[in-house]
Amino acid sequence: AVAASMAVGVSAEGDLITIGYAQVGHESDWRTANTKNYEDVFSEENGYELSLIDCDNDNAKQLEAVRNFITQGMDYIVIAPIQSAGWDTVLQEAQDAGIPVIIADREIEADASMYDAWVGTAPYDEGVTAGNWLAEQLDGAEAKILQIEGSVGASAAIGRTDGFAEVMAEHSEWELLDSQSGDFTQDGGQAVMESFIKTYEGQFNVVVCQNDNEAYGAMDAMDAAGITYGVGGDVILISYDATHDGLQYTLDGKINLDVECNPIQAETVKGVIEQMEAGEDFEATTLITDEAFCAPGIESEFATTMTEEILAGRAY
Ligand code: GYE
Repeated sequence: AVAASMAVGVSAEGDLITIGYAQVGHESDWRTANTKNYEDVFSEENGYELSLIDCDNDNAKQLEAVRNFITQGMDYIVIAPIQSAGWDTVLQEAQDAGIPVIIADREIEADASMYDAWVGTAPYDEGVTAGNWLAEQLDGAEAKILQIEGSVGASAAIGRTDGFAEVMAEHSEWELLDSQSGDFTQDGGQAVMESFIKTYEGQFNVVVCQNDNEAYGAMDAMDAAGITYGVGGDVILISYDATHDGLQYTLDGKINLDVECNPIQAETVKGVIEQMEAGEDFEATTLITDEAFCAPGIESEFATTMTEEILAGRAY
């Protein structure tokens, strides 16, 4: 596809290309890594002027940030959508202003004609990977599962929930005891796990956290209650993101499985913008692929067993 609004994106010789990035917030290590990656890639040296707004996980604030980018006449707008719903009006406004929009990281419910390109990961597939790994490891044994979801209405949470549920539906020996949002934060993960422990202590053997920070909070709550987890523990702990610290815990055998989600996406977004700038055909959809990592001593068809080398290669 070629953007209809190309003229707006083309800057005069020597000018910096202005990018407005409506970032979700600073809820997780994943997010911090993603923000830093945009700052590194969309630098003045590379010919860009980046306005990154931290929307603090507030949907109204994010819509306002995008509207400000439109008013300021940014050359390009990049949105990492907090919520998947509710984008039509503001996307129409961007389109009317002739500003190309790239949706990054998460998905939205709007028709693809409402924006120019999408770059991101596949949370549904991540959820399926977590489920397949669990089925392989349990090999027919019973599972009593507690799930700590990501932020309500975020595609990263919806996809992971749905993908995992898809596998869960094939296993009558599995039961989801409860599933609550921890808002993708460590504090949220800890609070949800504390309340789960009050209700379900002694009844669960699997905890699924939809990001690493939630897992750290859940680990603190289980530590405080004397519940063991990880390799050789009472509870199998599954996490998502596979950031550096998450993989450290995986290498240490505290997290059994960490399903990767790569926050390093800015170079790919820049590639799309360069194609748009050149008036070339550009990638309307780019999927950043992920793998999964499990603790030493675990062999899996669905995950790579962690090593020191893998951890050493993980910068974020
Ligand atoms: O998993 C979580 C972050 O949208 C994929 O958002 C991203 C998610 C990531 O807060 O840690």
